[in-house]
Amino acid sequence: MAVNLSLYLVTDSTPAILKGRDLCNVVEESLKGGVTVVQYREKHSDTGVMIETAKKLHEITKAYNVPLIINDRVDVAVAVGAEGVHLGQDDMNVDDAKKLLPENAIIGVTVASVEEAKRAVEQGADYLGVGTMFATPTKKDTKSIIGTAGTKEILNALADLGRPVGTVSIGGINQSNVQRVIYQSQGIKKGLDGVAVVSAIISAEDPKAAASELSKRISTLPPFASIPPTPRENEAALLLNEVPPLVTKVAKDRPLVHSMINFVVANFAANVALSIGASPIMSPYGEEANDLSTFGGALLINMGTLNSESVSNYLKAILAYNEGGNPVVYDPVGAGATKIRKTAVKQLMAGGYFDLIKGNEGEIREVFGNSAGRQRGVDSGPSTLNNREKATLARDLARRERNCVLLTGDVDYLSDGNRVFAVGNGHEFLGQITGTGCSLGTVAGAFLTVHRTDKLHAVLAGLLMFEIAAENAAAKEYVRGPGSFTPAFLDELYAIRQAASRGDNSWFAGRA
Ligand code: 3NM
Ligand code: MG
Repeated sequence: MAVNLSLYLVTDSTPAILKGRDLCNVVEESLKGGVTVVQYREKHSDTGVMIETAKKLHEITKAYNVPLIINDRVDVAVAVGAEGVHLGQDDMNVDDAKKLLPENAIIGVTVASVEEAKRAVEQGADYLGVGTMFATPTKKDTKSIIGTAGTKEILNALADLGRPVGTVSIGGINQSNVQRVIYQSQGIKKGLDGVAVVSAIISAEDPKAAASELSKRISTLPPFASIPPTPRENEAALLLNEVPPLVTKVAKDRPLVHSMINFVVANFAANVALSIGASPIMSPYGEEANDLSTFGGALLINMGTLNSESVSNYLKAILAYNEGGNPVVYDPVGAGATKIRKTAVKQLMAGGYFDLIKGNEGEIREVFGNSAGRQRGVDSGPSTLNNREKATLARDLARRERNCVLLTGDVDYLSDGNRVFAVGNGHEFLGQITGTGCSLGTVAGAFLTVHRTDKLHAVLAGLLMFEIAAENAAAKEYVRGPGSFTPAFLDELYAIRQAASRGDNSWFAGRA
């Protein structure tokens, strides 16, 4: 039986979620709003009460031509003639359920891993509930939080099986993350068929409006979505040709870059932003992002001096910028250094979309999830990956997150999951003063703001302006070390901006 899984409602009658309302009313409202499947999930009632409620729900769902699925209780499904059952890993197995159910019954299975997914498909499941996507107060005993990365892995494995099976993601999905969940979970061959929610509809003040808004969002791309262009012949040369015009565009448009940056480098990053012609604002206050994001600039999250309130402030700001499709840059400073930072990385990666993640090898490895032990401090530390591995890491992370990744080092690797660029420009003094890496995040934000169609190109332009300015500064005869390099670097950023604005591209010719 073909089921439209796009907006799958799972019921919950606990007072904290249903808030004393009548379940049947809430379900009917949600059907008016566009729910396409209803699962009756009841963990506490007696069987008699369950059957009574299921019968009422079935009358309603039938009127809307929507299948009713019963969680766990095959007997209840049979008793009320529901269209199917949903089985958890600890419930009855698919083979046994088939013996009891009518032939065309829909059978769904909860899966959290590739193995469970494969087994469920082999046993003949019609669709899979894939999760838990995000930690959720609705179900605290979930087995594992798999996020968009784990979901994508499962979708890719399913595509290879050859037998079609429906998929819905479940756990912590709501209005603000539903588009991202679908966008970032997209596998190579197959995406999700839908999402399953409890609280986003059942706890909503207006379940009909909530369902209708969710269903609208499910069918549209998130505002930050972009499809990386297919590389052309001569891709590098073509992109490099268009670097100076982007430098000019930043100076002309004066993009606002809202930096939630560490206190060590805030002043320097603001001066770098001013030097390239961008307009910096430093605000660590999450709620302020609601206003600031309306200016259409970029947000930089730099967690260099994290405190107990940082993450919740970051998450508020990220959501505000994501909602408007305005660029967000993440600099996971010292990502693997402490437990607190590791947790912050997980929370931020689960909590929003980053157009660009920028970090050194250790940081990017931590974000990717294969960090080789503890990182020592916030400095880049000894390199352990070779160049090819670094390029692959940047590409794989960008592919997984559907964004851009800049892995910085002697050679910087920039990828959008499709193209990978290695940039050898720069100077060692950049590594000897604090704030350079951090201010590069601000620069990238400015370029991402003025050039939205190709994020990789935007970041590449900012990176080259930055690295070439460093080379020019270090070459000045009065620059003797990191101290005199610092003001010279600001001067050279400014000089490049001035030259580009005059249409003079000699600063760039033959340099990259
Ligand atoms: N099953 P909400 S998570 C019923 O991971 C259920 O298998 C899950 O509720 C799983 O949309 C979950 O309110 C609860 O986060 C989802
Ligand atoms: Mg169950």
